Amino acid sequence: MDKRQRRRLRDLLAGLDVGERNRLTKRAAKLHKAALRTMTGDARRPELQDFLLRLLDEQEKAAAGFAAAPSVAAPTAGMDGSRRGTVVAVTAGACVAQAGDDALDAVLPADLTRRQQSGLAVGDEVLLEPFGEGHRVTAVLPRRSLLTRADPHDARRSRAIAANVDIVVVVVAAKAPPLHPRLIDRYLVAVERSGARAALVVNKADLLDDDERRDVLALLQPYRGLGLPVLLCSVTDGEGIEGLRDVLHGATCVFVGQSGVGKSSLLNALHATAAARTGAVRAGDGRGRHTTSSSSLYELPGDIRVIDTPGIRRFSVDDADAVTLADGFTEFAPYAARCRYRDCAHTHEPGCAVKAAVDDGAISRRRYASYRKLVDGDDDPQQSAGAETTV
Ligand SMILES: Nc1nc2c(ncn2[C@@H]2O[C@H](COP(=O)(O)OP(=O)(O)OP(=O)(O)O)[C@@H](O)[C@H]2O)c(=O)[nH]1
Ligand SMILES: [Mg+2]
Ligand SMILES: [Zn+2]
Repeated sequence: MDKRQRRRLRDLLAGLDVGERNRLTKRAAKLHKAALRTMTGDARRPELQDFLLRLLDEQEKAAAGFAAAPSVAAPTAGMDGSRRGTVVAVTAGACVAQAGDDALDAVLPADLTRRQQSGLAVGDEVLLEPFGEGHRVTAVLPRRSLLTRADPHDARRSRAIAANVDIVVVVVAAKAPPLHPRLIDRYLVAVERSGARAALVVNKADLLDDDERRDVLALLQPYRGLGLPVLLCSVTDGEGIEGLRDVLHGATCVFVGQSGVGKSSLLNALHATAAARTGAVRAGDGRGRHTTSSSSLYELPGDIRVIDTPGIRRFSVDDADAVTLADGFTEFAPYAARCRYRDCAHTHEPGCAVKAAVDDGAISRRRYASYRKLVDGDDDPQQSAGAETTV
């Protein structure tokens, strides 16, 4: 960041009240961390200030009547034939980018191909230049959000799931495959640090009898308390689909969750023309068949953009130290501020206000247990969910 940008940042920050400044700083810190996590090689490491200035710029533009950050780029063709586009699909060493009405096939430069699982995701905004018969990606533009997970082969590395989404829709099935609240908790940790908002969809509500429905609603109670949209849906009988459409209106979102929970079916239910492939859950083990094999971005009527992703067999959060994990349990925050130690991990420390809130019933005991499992590193989903439903 140069001198002029620093001065501008200082001026813009000076115009905010303390609450607003803290809120922005927190968002910028999340984006900064996400960017650092997925960086490799020796590209310039961005500073927190870069993200702060970007958020402030977006705010200013929004206030001036522009779209805050158009997720589908305007068809800006430069004099030299260069374009800007939104990545709608990624394959090995290449991607498809939507630039206005054109879906452009583009190859990736060698350095990006080498680290493409962390360096490029559907939803990314890219710059393209003509190359051979098609195009080549020349730059991946700064992101306003990035959802990541731990690389299943190397937990110290991150993989990018989707970029620039406003809402991460965590999709689980009420039944078949069975509902695992701890999986929801792991997803919510990842959403919290992504810079996007969360919504929770419990699909296949049609499979529940009255008693089971009551149990599921009780299980969902702590999530309603977190202030995120929680929807009971059924593609089969249409329950909750209109509510989902309302939540997603005007947003770019990504559907994540185990194979077979109905992500592609929900997408199709939102609009029949989306026509994503769906597949039956195997009768024997209740597991999905991994019908969707790669992520794609769909434009739906009603100003909704959805990234459909393949079901993930094992979803693990990356960068799992206690302090960042606790951030993912947003109901802890008001109590955490009152813990005796500032860096309290809410595990064995004396004077822990979070543990006291659990004992008082103000924080869900089940959610706290889920946090402890994550912190203690014994949240191996293969054990916790049973070998048949590894997630
Ligand atoms: N009973 C019932 N079945 C559903 C519902 N939604 C989806 N299904 C069925 O569940 C199966 C899996 O649905 P998909 O939409 O392919 O699931 P997915 O989450 O996209 O799975 P992957 O692409 O493998 O990640 C299909 O047989 C669907 O017909 C629902 O609301 N109720
Ligand atoms: Mg699918
Ligand atoms: Zn504490």
